[in-house]
Amino acid sequence: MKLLPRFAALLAAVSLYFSPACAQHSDAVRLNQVGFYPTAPKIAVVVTETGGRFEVKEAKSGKIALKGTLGEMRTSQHSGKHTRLADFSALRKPGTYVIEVAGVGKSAAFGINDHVHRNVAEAALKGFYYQRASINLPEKYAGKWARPAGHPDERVLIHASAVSDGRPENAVISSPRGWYDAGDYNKYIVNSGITMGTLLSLYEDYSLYFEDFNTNIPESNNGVPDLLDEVAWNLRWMLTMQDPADGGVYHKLTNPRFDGMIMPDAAKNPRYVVQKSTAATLDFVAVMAQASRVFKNFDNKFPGLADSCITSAVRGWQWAEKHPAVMYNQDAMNKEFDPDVATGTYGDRSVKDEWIWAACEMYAATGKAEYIEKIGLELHQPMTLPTWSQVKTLGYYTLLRFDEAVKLPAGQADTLRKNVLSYANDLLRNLETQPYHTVMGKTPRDYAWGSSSVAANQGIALLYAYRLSKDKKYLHAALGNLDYLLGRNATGYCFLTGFGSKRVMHPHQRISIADGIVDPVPGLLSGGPNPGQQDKCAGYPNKFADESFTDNDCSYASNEIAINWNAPMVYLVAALEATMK
Ligand code: 9MR
Repeated sequence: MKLLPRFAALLAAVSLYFSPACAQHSDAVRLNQVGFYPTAPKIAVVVTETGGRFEVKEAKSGKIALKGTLGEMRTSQHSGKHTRLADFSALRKPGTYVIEVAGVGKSAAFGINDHVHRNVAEAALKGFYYQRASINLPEKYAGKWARPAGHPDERVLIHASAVSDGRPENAVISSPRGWYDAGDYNKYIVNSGITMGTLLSLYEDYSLYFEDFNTNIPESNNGVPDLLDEVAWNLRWMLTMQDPADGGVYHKLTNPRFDGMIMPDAAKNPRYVVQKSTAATLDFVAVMAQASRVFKNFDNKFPGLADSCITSAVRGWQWAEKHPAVMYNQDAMNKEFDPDVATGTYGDRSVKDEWIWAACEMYAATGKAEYIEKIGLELHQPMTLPTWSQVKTLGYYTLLRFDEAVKLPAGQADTLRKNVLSYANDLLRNLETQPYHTVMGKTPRDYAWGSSSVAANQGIALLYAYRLSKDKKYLHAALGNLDYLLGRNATGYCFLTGFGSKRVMHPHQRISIADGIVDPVPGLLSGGPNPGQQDKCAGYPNKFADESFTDNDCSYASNEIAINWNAPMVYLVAALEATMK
């Protein structure tokens, strides 16, 4: 009995050591745990029914910088829980602060300054470096996460489903480089597609910002923006995924089964490229067309790359014309061929949206209107948010970006603009009643597998609306979704590893699980709440859509990381940094 208080004290000390900031601050005060721009809205959300007063204080001196009163009570449509807003937007002086709510407690320290998310943007892009296959990560670039190269992928086998002229079953091809998809070590063309499209669009939309953006990777200071050096790592892998015999693109490069929770260099299972699919080929076409535009300006650094990209894109397009709807159906494939493959499917039911995206990128790259004329743009339909299986909006963004140059038929450019604005207006509707004052999370549908990417992609859509209209309400809502990702949400977590006072420490990512280092690999975006809870992991607090998250490495359904989630995170935070500058 006597030991108990001591044990409790020890426990407290241990938890203080592992989460230093959490120990003194209240989990009921939810805010962007990194900080705010001087001229932007600044909102903390307090999980409370009771009204009252709050104070923002300078972190060091404790001097009061602003006093305020909590707003009206709001109620979560997901959990029925109550919240109130602490709005301290009037505080514009750069510094480091805490917010203290009477009767509730205080937050950890956060910043207010002009480039408050710069290191978040750098880390999120650097996250891709840590996902690189086939390369040694030395300490100079990787710090304590240094590790030997894994998956050289120089001897990849042709799966029985993928045989073609000159490539019989078990023939060996070389397909090195690329990024690991997620917590697993496989490389999937479909998911690389949206990831690359998002990163290349970020470059096309904000190229100036990347002139001076260093992430300390081996290629830094080579005269090419680090963003593009990183993209090139995956681009070169993607190029190897095209069958030279016919221009079709293999759906994925994969183990038959997922590797165990081991480091990349310990993984020795054979790897295969599997059957070609129309979705993979069209995503490839879109990426190659866009990359050809971007890398044309760096031909001295990447001789011939832009040409290879457009040639590959044209060949891919021709293959897709001959095979307009070859779906990837893993179960059917396994019935016909061995070995069976059990890794991620990225299977799609319709490739209409892939056709549209590829057509838009081909049109923007070549100026040949026949690409979009053949396909039809479906502009009468409301805009949809990009996901790996729904990519047409990436094409629309491209048409908008080159509006002046690409000359759409009369009325179509207007319709595109209207569709983006009407999508953004729908997002903004009822913002004033939302429990966390974010457009993210209005409906349970937002909490799909990888919900963090929904928040980030909504933010990107809002930024397009802002660029079209110059109306700050869209910019502020985009910032609100960044606030969501960095802590103003129903879980209280900051979802980007390496950041926040309530951090994700146990993502479902093989490297972070196996490396024996306490801190997870930084700059990776956790998937976020997903009431599907498909992993059946222990630790979910409840079934509420907005709280269905557990920082547990068994939780691949709520706490995995993935390149298609990191890319919109990089886009959102870098674009906001560029805009707020
Ligand atoms: O992001 C994908 C999600 O939309 C699907 O619902 C889920 C189940 O099929 O798969 C997710 O993608 C995973 C992929 O299949 C394999 N690598 C990890 C990805 C993220 O969990």
